Amino acid sequence: MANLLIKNIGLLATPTGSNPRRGKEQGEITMLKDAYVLVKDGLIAAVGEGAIPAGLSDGAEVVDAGGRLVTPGLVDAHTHLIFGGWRQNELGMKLHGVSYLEILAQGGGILSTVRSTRAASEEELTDKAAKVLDDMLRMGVTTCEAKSGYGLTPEDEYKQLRVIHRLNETHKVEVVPTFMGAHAVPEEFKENREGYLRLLCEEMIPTVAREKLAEFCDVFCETGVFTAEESRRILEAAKAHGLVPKIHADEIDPIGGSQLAGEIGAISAEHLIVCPEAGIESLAKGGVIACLLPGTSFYLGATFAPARAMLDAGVAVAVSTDFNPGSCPSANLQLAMNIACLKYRLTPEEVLTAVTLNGAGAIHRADRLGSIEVGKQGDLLVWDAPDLDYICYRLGANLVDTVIKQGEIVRF
Ligand code: IZC
Ligand code: ZN
Repeated sequence: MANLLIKNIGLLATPTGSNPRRGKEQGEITMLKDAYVLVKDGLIAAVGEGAIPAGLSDGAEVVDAGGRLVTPGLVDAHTHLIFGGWRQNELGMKLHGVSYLEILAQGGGILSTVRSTRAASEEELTDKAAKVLDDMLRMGVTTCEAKSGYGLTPEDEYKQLRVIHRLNETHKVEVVPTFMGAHAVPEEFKENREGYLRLLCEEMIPTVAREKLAEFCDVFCETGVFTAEESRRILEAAKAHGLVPKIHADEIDPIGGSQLAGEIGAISAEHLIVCPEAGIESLAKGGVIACLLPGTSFYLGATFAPARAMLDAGVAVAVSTDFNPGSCPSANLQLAMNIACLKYRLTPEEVLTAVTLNGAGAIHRADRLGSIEVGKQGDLLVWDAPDLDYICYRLGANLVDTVIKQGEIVRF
């Protein structure tokens, strides 16, 4: 692996540390002017300001940042990347006022994507997801999480997770697998919820853990989907088998998901659009990362998660896309950053931490990803931008100029 030197960096902006940054710390960003970074064997070997020490760049490939902004690569810690079909037919229903949960209750929504995903081959799902990953990488995402949850049979769930493993062998973006067999109760178990819960806890979770198909286990804790008690049972089973719990909580109705997240020691709680005060306290107490998904609030026409109250309570906030064919058909994390700034009223510094170090924290990788520091992985972005304000302000644009993954320039 060749060495890479990035020089002539007008502004290097990064959070620091090996843990997610909570509360006030989230906005504390290290800013270096006239800076350089050296990546050696895929890892960051030197970071500094001013003159580059003699000999440091010997034999290294050189990237001239042209006086512009450099940040860590972005981490999208919440996606439903692997699915068959799309759901554009639901747009008209939405415009006529049919809600997300009504569409699901009628057998559409997630259940419609389940039918398309079951019908798709592993190759088809891999090719489709790889195209999205190409776009994500162009837009600066160097690591993402991806959930199963559109199979809802053992074989179809494992198929989705195998697709993630295949992508890791072929694609530059690192994709972190989450098992989400608890995304909905499949139609064939409609009259037998207990049967599906047992299938999840007694067959799928043990197999996923034993075969190392996923690191995390997520549950959709929502009205008409899984209750808080059912979610607890599923996540306890996951924990017992060594999968780390995550939970979709308070997306539409506050039915106890955020309280459960803190009690059970989830690594992250997702959405939290209608998170109550007690939920915020529970997240803070349990050290749970609030993984907020502003594109989904926008797309559902919902309110926005109380991000400022979470920071005030000392919670660490991550921001991700929630890319999925229903409630957020956009994989543009830069757009999520723009909306997070405007609607959550996070500062550009807080937003940067949310999509780098805290995103990495939500997938248990803050020790090796999410900041520009010696020893961390050499995942970096050169932006066609002078500073953080600019990238949070230029709504919907892709301002990434050069993507560097493990010290290698990505060629598109
Ligand atoms: O396909 O609708 N919220 N799960 C929970 C989703 C959105 C994805 C979908
Ligand atoms: Zn989701």
